[in-house]
Amino acid sequence: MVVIAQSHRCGRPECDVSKTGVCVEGHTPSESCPFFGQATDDTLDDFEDEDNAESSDAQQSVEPTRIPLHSGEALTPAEIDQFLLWKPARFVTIVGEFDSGKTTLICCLYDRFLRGSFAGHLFAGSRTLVGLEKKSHHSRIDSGRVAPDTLRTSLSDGLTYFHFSLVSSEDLQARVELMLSDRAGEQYQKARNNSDIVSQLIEVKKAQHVVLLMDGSRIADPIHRSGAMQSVRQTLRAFLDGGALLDASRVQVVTTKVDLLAAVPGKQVLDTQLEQFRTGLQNDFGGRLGELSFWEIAARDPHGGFSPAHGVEQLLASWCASITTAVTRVPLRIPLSTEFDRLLSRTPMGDLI
Ligand SMILES: Nc1nc2c(ncn2[C@@H]2O[C@H](COP(=O)(O)OP(=O)(O)O)[C@@H](O)[C@H]2O)c(=O)[nH]1
Ligand SMILES: [Mg+2]
Repeated sequence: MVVIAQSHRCGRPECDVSKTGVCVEGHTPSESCPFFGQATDDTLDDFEDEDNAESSDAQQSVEPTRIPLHSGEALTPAEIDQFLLWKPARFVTIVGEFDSGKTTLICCLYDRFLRGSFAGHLFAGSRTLVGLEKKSHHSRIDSGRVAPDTLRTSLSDGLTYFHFSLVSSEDLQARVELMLSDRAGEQYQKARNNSDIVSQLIEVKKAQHVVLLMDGSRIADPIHRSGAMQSVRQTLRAFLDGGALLDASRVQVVTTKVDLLAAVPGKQVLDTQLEQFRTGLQNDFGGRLGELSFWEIAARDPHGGFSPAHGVEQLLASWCASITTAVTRVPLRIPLSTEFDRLLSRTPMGDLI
């Protein structure tokens, strides 16, 4: 840093007035010189360097308080916690084996909302647009694929959530922040026989709706049918016994890819087996849950026989429907001694007193 007394420096580089006190132009007093007190180009550079140093110091001190922009990728559990500080959200946990159709279900929802309103709701934004776009890319023509497909969810991706901010088409003030979970099916397969893994599935406890997918392509095949049904039954039992599902949990057993069941040989036998399976689940587990219901979807029929997102509309409507719980209001009975306190009784909060 260059220390020059502001009052003694001169704008002319050849003038030594700051050292000798003599003005090179011969002005007496030196203060009468028009260059006196001005900065030379050199000293200006020095001051600029100093200013830059100061501003970079200031920048550094500002750095930690900067608010990072959202990446738009699927949200991690830590990011979900951050989100919840800002707004409440409704959680839907989608559980299913590898290839059962979890990611396609989320992608087809996104696809429907890109086209307009769906299930009485409009898309009002998402914190995970980049993630949704990446997942949906393989289902689009510009991906270069001959048939729509879904990007594979890997075990190392862990648990992530896709966010849909939706408003009711009838009441634009009625908004719901929907968080749909996405996790590799292998982890759910392991959890069926391992209660330690069940306790790590935080998304199941947290959910307002737990969706258990039953893979329609395995149901369509007589060799794999019984195994597919058994895996749903075992998952339900493991989640209940492991404490991940409670007596208030809402569980929706959803048969996916029902387009593959339409023309299956022995359809009547299949329908009877499915009916027996559902009755069995209801008898064995219905009483231990808040709700156990059965649904059928064809999120994406590659042959177009079923309309896109077949059956998903009703499922989405059930997730968005307001969950009414009977709340018994207990009056607080606070003694209101001052007129200022009594103001509260004249507000909408008044009936709590
Ligand atoms: N026929 C048919 N195939 C589907 C349907 N939904 C998904 N698939 C296919 O099933 C495969 C697995 O789907 P994916 O969503 O990746 O399953 P995930 O592993 O559970 O996430 C993909 O090849 C999808 O194209 C459907 O409704 N009908
Ligand atoms: Mg997946």
